Amino acid sequence: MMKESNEHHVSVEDQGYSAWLGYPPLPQGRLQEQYVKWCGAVSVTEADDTVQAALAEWNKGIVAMLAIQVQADQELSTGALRVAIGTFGGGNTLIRSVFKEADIRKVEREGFAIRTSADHNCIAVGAASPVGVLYGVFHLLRLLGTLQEIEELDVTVNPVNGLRMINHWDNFDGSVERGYAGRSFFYENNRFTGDMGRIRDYARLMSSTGINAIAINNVNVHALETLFISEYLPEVASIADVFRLYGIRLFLSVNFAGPMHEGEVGTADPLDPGVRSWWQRKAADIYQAIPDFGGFVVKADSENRPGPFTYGRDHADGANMLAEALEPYGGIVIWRCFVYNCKQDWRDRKTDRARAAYDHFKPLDGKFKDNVILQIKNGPMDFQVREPVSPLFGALERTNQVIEFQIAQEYTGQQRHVCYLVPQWKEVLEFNTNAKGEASPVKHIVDGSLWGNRYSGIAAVSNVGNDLNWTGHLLAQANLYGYGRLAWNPELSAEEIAGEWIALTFGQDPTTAAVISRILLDSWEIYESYTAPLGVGWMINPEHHYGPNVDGYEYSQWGTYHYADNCGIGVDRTVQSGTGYSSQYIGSNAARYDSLEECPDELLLFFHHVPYTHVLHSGKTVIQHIYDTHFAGAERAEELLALWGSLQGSLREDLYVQVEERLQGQAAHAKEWRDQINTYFFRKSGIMDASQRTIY
Ligand code: GCV
Repeated sequence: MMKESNEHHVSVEDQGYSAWLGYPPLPQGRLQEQYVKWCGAVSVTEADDTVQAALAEWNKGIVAMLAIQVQADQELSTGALRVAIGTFGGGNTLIRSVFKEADIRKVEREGFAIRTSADHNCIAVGAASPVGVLYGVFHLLRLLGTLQEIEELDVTVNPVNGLRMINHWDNFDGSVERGYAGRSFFYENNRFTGDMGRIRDYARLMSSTGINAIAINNVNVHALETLFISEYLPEVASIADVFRLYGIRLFLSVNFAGPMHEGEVGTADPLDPGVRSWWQRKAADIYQAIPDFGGFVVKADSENRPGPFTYGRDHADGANMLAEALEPYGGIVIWRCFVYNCKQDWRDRKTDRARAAYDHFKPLDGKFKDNVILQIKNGPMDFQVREPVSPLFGALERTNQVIEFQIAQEYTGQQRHVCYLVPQWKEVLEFNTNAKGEASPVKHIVDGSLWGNRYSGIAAVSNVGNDLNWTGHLLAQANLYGYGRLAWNPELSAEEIAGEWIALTFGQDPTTAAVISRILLDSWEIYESYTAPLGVGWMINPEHHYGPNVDGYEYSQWGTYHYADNCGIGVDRTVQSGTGYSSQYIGSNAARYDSLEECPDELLLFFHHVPYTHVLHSGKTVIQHIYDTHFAGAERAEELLALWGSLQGSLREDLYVQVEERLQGQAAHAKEWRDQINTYFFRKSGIMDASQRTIY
């Protein structure tokens, strides 16, 4: 499919396929000379497949960035400079000489150390495991791709989070639930595509950012996907074989009612001995086919999925039963906390979907087996443009947990609008839960350090499909890249991550970098400004969730999610007069959200019902804020297009054109959002815009 251009080793029809592993040629100059000096030769002694994959990546990167061929060690004179790659125990004498016992002790299983050693004429990339070697090589390539000095390197790098996971919502028929980048590259028409080239490239991309776990099928498991753990195991195993090369463990989403689907057991009751032994048999079969199988991801009792509630059991019963089956093999159960009753009637103004995860899982804290991890969405609702952090973070003291983000832009522009989500994720990770006083941010809960969990980490819903550029919108690649990097190290800033992605994707031109960085870093704020004022979400069309529709969300049969009427807007989640949701937070967080005076503007309407004339901290009334942000948001969306336009001629045409087209669509669509929202609230409130702009 890809045509190779010999000159740059970037395919001429690439369209973004190589993403951040395209290795654009580096500019001539001092650094490039430094790299040529050190990187002309490589020393590798291990035949291990993953170490060899690292070597292949190194050669590919060096050839493309520096336009030189990499010589093998044996062809060199003893004094020549080289890069040495290998595990500490792998027999490479350079690695053994450069790293002493004390250095080796600092490197964890997936970590690596890199040191430039003038004494040994080499840059040594050493690790405890082959995958650590691979991560180290990707790191060194990234240093070159972002023009860093390499003459005095001395770093030890370990991932901060244990589990760094991607969840696919791919269906066996080839569709992708909430997919905005084409169809699945794993399946089509209830068959495995067998497109191992693409799957391998995907694994390379993911591994280069540090991802180490991928669940390959939708959490909504349909009839045929239920058979992934039986009939289709050989095909699943062949994907696991590719992932393994890149340090990625394969997970499957399973159907809680699996035993009934296969007709062997008449119930899915987790306490039924027949059910327990059914899952144990399945686990044995799976590990026979995939010895390093990661485990199960489970969505139960949510949005019509089966679960333990049917049998009067709780979610600990359900999760523990599966965990017991996987335990002998080291497998884990990732049990989602996205459990709520989508048919609930909330007209009493006390019933509140936002409460659901906490209400279900807080009482179960400490009741889960050691190899169960609860997967908690970042907010209490569902990946809205703006939500508070889920109060379950901080509430579960004796339970393994991972946070779940959504890279797929279901509610954030569906990869037709640019919306760089790393700043949003950073905000969530930095949020102080107060669980153990001042220093209890979410990031220390999910990295396991606050409570000393056995398992912890970060998961996110994938945004890829079989579009040539993987993510539909080229700029949405920054979210995929950024997610992996942030999961590896949450201390990286959104700016740093954007800078890396831009350099690795487009090359090192500073003007280009400044423009794209600005587009990315402003984009969440811009998207929020024309779609989701002051914490109101869900103003989208039913089912597909794209485009403005103020009362549209499909579960709005009992009213709207914003409670707007002619007097006011917002959801009263206070303790005294509302749903009491604010009390699920700890200490000052609960007090701040509960207080009309102290609640931050951006979440005001999530926590309070107020008149349109309520004055915000910004000094504006709520209604004027709505008008102003929607006018400004649409204008700023138009400006994004102009900014991108300034890059015409300096970017590869195949990349330039596709983003331009998306930004044109965004600018037009932002106007539609502006007009629908402003008109709706003008008609509801009857209050004129202070600036007397036209509202249709
Ligand atoms: C996979 C939201 C989405 C659903 C998704 C669900 C979930 O409700 O709209 O498509 O289902 O979240 O996270 O399970």
